[in-house]
Amino acid sequence: MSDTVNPAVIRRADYAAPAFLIDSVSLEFDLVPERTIVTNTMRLRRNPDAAAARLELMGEALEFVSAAIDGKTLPASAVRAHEHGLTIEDVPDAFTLTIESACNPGANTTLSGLYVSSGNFFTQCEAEGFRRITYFLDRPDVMTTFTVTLRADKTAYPVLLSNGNLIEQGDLPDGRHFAKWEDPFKKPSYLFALVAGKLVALEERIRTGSGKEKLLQVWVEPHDLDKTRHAMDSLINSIRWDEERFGLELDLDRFMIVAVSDFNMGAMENKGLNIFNTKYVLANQETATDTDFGNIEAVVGHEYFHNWTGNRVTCRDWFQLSLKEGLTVFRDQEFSADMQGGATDEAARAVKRIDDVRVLRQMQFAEDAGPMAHPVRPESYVEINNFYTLTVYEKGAEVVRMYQTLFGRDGFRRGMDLYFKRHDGQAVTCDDFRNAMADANGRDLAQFERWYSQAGTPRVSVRTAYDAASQRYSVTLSQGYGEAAPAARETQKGPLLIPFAIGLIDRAGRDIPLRLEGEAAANGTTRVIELTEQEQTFTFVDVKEPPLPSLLRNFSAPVIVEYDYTNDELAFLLAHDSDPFNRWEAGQRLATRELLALAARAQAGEPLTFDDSTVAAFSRVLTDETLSPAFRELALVLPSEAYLAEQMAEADPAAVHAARQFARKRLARALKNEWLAIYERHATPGAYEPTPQAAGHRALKNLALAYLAELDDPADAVRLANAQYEHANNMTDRAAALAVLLAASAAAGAGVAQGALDDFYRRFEQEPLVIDKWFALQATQRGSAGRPVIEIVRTLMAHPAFSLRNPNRARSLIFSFCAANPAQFHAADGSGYAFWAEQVVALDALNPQVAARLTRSLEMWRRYTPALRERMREALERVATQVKSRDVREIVEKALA
Ligand code: B3K
Ligand code: ZN
Repeated sequence: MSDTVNPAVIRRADYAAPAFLIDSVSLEFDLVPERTIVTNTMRLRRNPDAAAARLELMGEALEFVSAAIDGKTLPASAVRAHEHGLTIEDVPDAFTLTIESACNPGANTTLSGLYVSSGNFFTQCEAEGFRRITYFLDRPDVMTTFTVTLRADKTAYPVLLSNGNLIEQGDLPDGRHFAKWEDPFKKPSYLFALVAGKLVALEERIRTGSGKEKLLQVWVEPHDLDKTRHAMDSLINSIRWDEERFGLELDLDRFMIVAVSDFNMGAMENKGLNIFNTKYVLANQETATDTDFGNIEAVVGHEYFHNWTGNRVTCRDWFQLSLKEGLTVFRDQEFSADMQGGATDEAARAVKRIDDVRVLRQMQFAEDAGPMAHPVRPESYVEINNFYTLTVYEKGAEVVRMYQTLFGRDGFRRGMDLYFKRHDGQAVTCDDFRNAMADANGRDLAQFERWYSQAGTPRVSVRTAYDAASQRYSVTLSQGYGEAAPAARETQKGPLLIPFAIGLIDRAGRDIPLRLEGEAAANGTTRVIELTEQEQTFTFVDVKEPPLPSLLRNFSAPVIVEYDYTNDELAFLLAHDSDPFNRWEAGQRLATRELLALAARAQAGEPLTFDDSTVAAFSRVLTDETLSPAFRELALVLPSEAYLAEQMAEADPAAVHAARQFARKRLARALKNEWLAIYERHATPGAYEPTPQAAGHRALKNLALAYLAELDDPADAVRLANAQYEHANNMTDRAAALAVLLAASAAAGAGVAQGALDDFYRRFEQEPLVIDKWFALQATQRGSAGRPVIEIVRTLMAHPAFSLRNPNRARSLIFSFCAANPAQFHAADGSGYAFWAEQVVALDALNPQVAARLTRSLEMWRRYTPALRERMREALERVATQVKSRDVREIVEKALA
């Protein structure tokens, strides 16, 4: 194939409109696992806005059977099938093209395109899976209307689903049947879906705002019907929320969610037929934790919200991915926050905000500092599936959030309304979204474009000065990128528009009314100042005493703030800041500082000590009954090992682990009586309730138990955990108890956890999602000198319930170990890396998308201490010689470059 048709690197700058448009497509499927025949009839015409060209249809892993133009079969000389698709040289300006092809869903282990899972058929098309189903203009700016006919054996596949409305169904000879679906909305091919198999549905009928009746269905395998209620409730809440907050109504008569256990990611927003990983659908109190319930609500919301942000208005090309993903993540974050605390309970909303920022800082900041660093709107890619990243999703959501921070909820809504008014039914760009926000709010947002085009995490350093005589307080902000990774540095062109929310606190801990120089009067106690230059000074007047600044309230921009607070100041903010996010943040800063100092001492072989005043600061939060349990739990969780390692000049996972364990033990010992009291006080006896309040009690109680397990004599923790394990009426408590027993086994011997571990397996043998937890808990355990976790993991790889082919299972064991157990994974002997290399190579042959994700566990190798670095490089080089997929190659090559 010529390089211009299939270049190795795809660049945003090379975008060209499609040479042909498709006015409609009709697909007929004869579904058979080993050989499914697809007959594809398209109405095509030349795009008047594009240069003339031959017809190039994308196709992959397809067997070409025949092609006909306007009913006339093309001779072999007129059509060329090749590994990237189908080329037809001479075509009329407008014509009907009929293509017959075959594929093998039963042998499709990539889970992209059409595949079989547990005997049922499913599809996954985003980003480029549709071309594995039929030859097509498989790009998001080609939108068309789909009519789909499914034919299959009626006994094996009683349910036949596709997008839109069911317009016809009936029986066929030989025990087969058919269903015909029509989607009234134009859509790109990546939103196509079909499902066929033995499934049952929970159904509900609701009326939307305009009074129309809608049919909602959650389809699952029959034995899972008892785990669908929460997903249905989440869907109904999502529909209501999008009407209320954004005036967006469900546009189809029927909306379906289908659960599948073999799935590469969380879920997929196919028009009217969302397909979900079972992990984000199935829940009841026996099998799912509070976190699972929350994740299901968020993902159901996310996919539903895509119906407008993604489906009605889609992306022109995959560089614009954040147009739909950043925006939709922002929408699901707001939805979850509203479900937690309503629109106004800031403390309850902050719990969600803290969770989201924690993910961003722990993972996206790291991505932005490594070889995969890219702007929210990337400039190039080798494999688009590698760019469904934290940067596109989570940083993208922060970029969208900044519009709301700048313009308020009403201004943001005006921007959204204008966006839909202008672009409904179109495939557009991030610029189009920004322009709608700018125009609806009468603002020039040209500078804001840099948030889309610059990679790396910006740093804002803060200097302050108080002048008692004039009662002025000046805050000087300067922005830059610090030592950004080379990949990020190339993209940086100039200062950003940074909305920086700030408050000032007096000696008594009260907010000071804020009046900026030049203003007639004070206005509020939190102000969003706009940093637009490299350095700017903002002066507050009428400041009667030297204040303590509360910086970047509610994390108003995705930046790193540098300001030299003293420990006492941080403790004061932790106790008094009215901004709940910053209250948490102060505790995290304090802990991070202490833990990094401890890690340095651990590296130097010096004795470890922990400041009493820090313990006292945490103790005050723990016992402050005016704070919600959920908030206290968040405040008392120390920064993760991954985050701490990332803060070191050279990451040393062993030192970080030693430091964090030391601090946990210290907090366990110093606050032992408090933990015991908390454990009793926050028990949730009686029927299980999945409410945010009850979940907060469970979280705090289980944190107390986890701290108690850190004591040199964990007897109390073991006794309480055993009792909790036995009497738990919900998975949150049962899994937490098991985790605590595993943690206690570091001090008390493996025997203390074995009984519960065996019981857990037997009890839930028939529940794959729970068995995933069983694998994950073991893979993330601390281990002991006598039994490193790698040995346990290797033993579990041979367990009859383990399978590399099921992504959830692979993630539960392999990813949990390689990405969520840093101290064990980075063992000095390199045993973790050898294991990683074996698994990357094995997965590469089965499922490149999953393999590429695992590959990323080593991409930050240059950031580690020399000995580890060297071993990681060896492992990467070994992998580089053995892997074949474009997905894995891109990651390995960028890491080694
Ligand atoms: N849009 C899908 C993700 C597709 C990933 C393809 N590798 C799910 C989501 O973000 O809602
Ligand atoms: Zn999404």
